[in-house]
Amino acid sequence: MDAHATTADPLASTHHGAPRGLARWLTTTNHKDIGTLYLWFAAVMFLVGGLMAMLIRVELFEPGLQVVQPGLFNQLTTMHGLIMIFGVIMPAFTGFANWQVPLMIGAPDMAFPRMNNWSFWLLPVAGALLIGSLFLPGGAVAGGWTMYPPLYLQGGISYDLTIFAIHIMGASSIMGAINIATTILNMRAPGMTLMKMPLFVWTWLITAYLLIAVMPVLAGAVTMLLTDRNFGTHFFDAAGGGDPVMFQHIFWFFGHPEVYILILPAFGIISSVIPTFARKPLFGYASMVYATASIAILSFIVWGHHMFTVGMPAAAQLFFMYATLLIAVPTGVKVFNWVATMWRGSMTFETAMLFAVAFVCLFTIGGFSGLVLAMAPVDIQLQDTYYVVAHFHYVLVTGALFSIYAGIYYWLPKWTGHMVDETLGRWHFWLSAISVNVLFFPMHFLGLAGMPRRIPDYALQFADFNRIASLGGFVFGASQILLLWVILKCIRGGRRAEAKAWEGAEGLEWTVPSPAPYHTFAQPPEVK
Ligand code: CU1
Repeated sequence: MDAHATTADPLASTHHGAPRGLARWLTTTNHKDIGTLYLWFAAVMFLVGGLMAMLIRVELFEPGLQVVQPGLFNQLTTMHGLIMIFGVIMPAFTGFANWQVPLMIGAPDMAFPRMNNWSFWLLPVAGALLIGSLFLPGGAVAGGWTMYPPLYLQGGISYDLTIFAIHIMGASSIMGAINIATTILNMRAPGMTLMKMPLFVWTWLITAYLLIAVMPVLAGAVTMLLTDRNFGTHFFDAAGGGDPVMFQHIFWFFGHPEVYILILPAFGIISSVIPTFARKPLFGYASMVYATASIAILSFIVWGHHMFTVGMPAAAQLFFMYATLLIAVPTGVKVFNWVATMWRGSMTFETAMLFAVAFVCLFTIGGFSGLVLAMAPVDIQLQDTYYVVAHFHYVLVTGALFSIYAGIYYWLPKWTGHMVDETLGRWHFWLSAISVNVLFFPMHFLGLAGMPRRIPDYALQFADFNRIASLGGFVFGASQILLLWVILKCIRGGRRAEAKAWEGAEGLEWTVPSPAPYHTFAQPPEVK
């Protein structure tokens, strides 16, 4: 084929001498390539963080120490949290943004393609530092992903390395966010007004603002830790007149908006998938946009709900409690809008839709347990118990992760040019959806019964529910191999995707003008 006749994608590197192989991936500025890199990076980190979770569940399978000693156990829980948040969920959503945002708004690429490349390639460096700290003398950070002083003021070189890794990941996130926001605000096709954008684009625009607002706050907090540890400052050191609780205030001023960074793009994906398979436009589009913005604004005034037990005045407890409960209103608007979209629609249940419906049901469980924890008197009882662990795993696994699965099954045909294997996909869905509840639901009971989190061993009374949770965990972990199989199979071949992959569907996303609907990154255009 003549390279100049390859008009399928005017931006693909089809000219002579274009980098191939590793050089192509290292130097690429193509938003689709970079989206693919982000997604594979998330997949690799998911394997690492997931294997850590499996080890944790093996250790907790029965009382009495078995496979890991307490020190290593605490390192594993810390690393599992940091890896899943900064290495899996955030990069996966950024991968979706890279692939879909330019296509959805009719832009030729991201606004800053070279910065896009740099944003991605910082991540493997940070990931290597983070995982590498496990192998340093003294092991990795064991104080939990929240890095509270005074514990964090002690510890070896791995603590400094983790701070450095967080700085790098923060820089990557800020650059990614600036890129996405600039692309959305400046590069929309004529006629693509803000209120016509697909909701996924809206949720990412708002997420980008959250990232730009709070990642520097996290960077400031860990920099103060770094100077406390190495340069004689006493920001958080009570012995020098500092205040350890101040760290918690700064950390959670970042940390609570961060949880919406981890869930708003999920709302966007679900708002793309459900209308397609209900064959109706999204119900209440404008209210979805305003609800997303309201959640983002409220997220800045609720951080104190993570700190009800530090001894804050009752008036402050009440403020943070009511502000937190208020978030249920826009979140409820969203859930009702998804249900109303499905209401009397011509629904079919392809794997993408199954994960989306499961998201609506199971994320809502996480939302409700969040309301329980928002109530200060209840939270004081449940602080640092497995109820908290149950809550945020419903939000992050059956919420954020399931939305990523829904997005993968939904957009793989667009990304690869091939339909997914629906039979395998349904096995993956049902095994995951059942086992994930066996894994996390009993943790509510453990928490209510008083089992503390972040411990390698426990009292005999907690044995039964822990064994059930571990069994669920092993099945859930093993089931994810099916997903890898589906993805590899889809990249390598399969039934060709039609111009409209999902039959009879009128999802907005598929009608947005895109010069190359099925850019097959697995088979780049031939060059003579
Ligand atoms: Cu929070």
